[in-house]
Amino acid sequence: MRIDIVSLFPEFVAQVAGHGVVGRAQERGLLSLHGWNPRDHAEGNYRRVDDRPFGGGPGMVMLIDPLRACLAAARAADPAPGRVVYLSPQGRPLTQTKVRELAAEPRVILLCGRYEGVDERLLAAEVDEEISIGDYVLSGGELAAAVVVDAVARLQEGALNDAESAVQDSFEGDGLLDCPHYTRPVEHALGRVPEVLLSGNHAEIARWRRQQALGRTWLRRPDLVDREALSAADRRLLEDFLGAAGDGPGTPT
Ligand code: 9WO
Repeated sequence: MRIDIVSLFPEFVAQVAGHGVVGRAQERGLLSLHGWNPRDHAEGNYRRVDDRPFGGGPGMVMLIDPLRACLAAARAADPAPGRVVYLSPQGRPLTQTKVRELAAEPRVILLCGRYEGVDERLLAAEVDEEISIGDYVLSGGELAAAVVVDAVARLQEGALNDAESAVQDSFEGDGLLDCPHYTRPVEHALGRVPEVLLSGNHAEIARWRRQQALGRTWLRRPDLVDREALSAADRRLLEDFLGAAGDGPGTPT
């Protein structure tokens, strides 16, 4: 898969994506990242990419033409058609379902804004989709683009080792949050590893993990659990968990 990043700081996104799973995906040829800087397509001695907003007010707005020329250059660099995604707080929320959808594309072009934003006419003409990674404001779209790159890269076939398999991830399997994890030592000043994990009884361990995943998802993110849609076995696991914890939804653990 090819990802093009249109940004005043394209190397910033590539830097974030240079490590770990994403770096490895690039080394393995599963992912290629290409940066494009609208400043390289700006005119005049000053190479302006922004101007003051009509209607007044603080901040600056990114000019149409440098962005349009930059997008055209990015598009022309490869015959594969690329969906253009703009990262902004006004976008639709990024979910693992959306990540899977993007990861299946041959090419995605990520457009990062700075300042107060991008002239709306450029967005209307060139952007296929606007995505938000959460309800907060950053100083630009770059960190959000890096989040998209990371989430999409690890779903490329062959990017993860068996041990990292995405099937086990939160959301990828069953839409539940992950169960707790423990490693050595068994006995520590901060507590002991739950006995069931030391038992060697794989059925019991799987049951306990499922129960923990159900229980903490219900407590932390009740919006992700449809209690009525749970299997009888899952409902039982959850009821036992809640009975043992004596807690209702909304209580952080
Ligand atoms: C800046 C600004 C300055 C003065 C007055 C109002 C202002 N609004 C903004 C602003 O929201 N700038 C955004 C910065 C413009 C688009 C790129 N930027 C951005 C993207 N910030 N946060 C995101 C983002 C992207 C995806 N998911 C969450 C946040």
